[in-house]
Amino acid sequence: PAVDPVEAVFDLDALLEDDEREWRERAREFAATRIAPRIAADFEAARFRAELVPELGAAGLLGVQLAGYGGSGAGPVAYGLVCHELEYVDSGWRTFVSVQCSLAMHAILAHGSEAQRTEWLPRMAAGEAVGCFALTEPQGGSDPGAMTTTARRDGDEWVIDGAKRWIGLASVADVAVVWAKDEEGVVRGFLVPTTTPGFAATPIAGKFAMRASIQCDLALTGVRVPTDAVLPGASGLSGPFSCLNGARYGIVWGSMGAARACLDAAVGRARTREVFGAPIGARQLVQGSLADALVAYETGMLLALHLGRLKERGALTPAQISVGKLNNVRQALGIASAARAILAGDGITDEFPVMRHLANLEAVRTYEGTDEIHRLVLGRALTGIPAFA
Ligand code: TGC
Repeated sequence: PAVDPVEAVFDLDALLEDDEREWRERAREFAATRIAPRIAADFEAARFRAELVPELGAAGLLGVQLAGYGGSGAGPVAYGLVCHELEYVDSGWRTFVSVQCSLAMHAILAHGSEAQRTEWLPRMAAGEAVGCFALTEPQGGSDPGAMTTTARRDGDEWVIDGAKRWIGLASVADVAVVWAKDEEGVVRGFLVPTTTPGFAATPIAGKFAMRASIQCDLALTGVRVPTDAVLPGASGLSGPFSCLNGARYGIVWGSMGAARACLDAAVGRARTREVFGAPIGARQLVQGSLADALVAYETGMLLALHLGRLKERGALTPAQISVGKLNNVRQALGIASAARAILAGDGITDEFPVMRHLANLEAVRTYEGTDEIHRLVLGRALTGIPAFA
């Protein structure tokens, strides 16, 4: 970037370990050389470059938090920095890592059998297999407990029927973690190879956001899997929710990456664009707007780091993650909007990444728990009274 506010103004690096900075640099290099040069064209053409997935794996970026099974176990702050650098370029690629690592791989690691882990995790960490996470249904995503997808036993098989929506990567995935209610109404997770008859994934067209990634409708019609396809360690909603925690944590860092890209673009423009005979960055209103954006960015990064250090100690709670997801996506949207205004008309073109980030962040605001859901999680934490219904 032309200007890096982190390094120029606020020394967050001083709070990072050497290996964390190395992971950050590795992800930054990958994003800058392999994703950034074509991201505007990919977004325009609504193209997900699946050929980059094995490259991400070879760079170690899909096994950052995975201890064993081909991962490096580098820890939550390193993982957050990887999310941050990928989302600096585009939220679609951070979303890919969230779905692959925090959702699909974490579901198998945390809830799978040893046989399921050894079958899938090394290949997923290498980028040789892609996973997806099928929780949300067409009638809405905020209340997974109301899911209507069912799994019933038939001899030595499970038979899954239902529909899912907004499922990232499903049309390119090798395996789906499908959440369904068994005959007792208990939510269970199933590993479904996507070649299984009755499994059909259709990419959702007409999106104005996340165009460089894929989200799908899923039809599950009499999908038969063996009894050992069930994730033995997941029973009830805490199974999928424990995976959402990790994905939401990645968003806390990632959304600030998108914000930093917008801030960089606005600062660069403020220094060079002349109006009324001087750079617009010489105007007090523009400086005030940039300063507000910087404060929002730096506080968002400190919040992300604080949550990361709590996660390292196993002390991070869902309510704390809600604070981070709610605040950082909200602040990133504000920063992107302010940057767009500073760039004036050019801010809506693909000469700058800002409008793309703004559109993507609107999607990020809604997935993995909407603003409203996270406010209600916090309202419950404060009052002890759930107000969801
Ligand atoms: P509630 O009664 O609160 O809890 C039910 C059970 O779940 C446990 N639990 C959690 N466990 C771990 N982490 C969390 N964050 C948890 N939250 C709840 C809870 O302890 C309880 O366990 P147990 O053992 O007592 O049964 O459940 P609720 O239904 O009342 O929860 C309310 C609410 C609104 C918080 C929850 O439903 C919620 O978080 N809703 C939002 C769901 C969401 O984020 N959906 C979007 C998913 S994104 C997606 O699917 C796409 S993935 C990205 C892609 O594919 O591109």
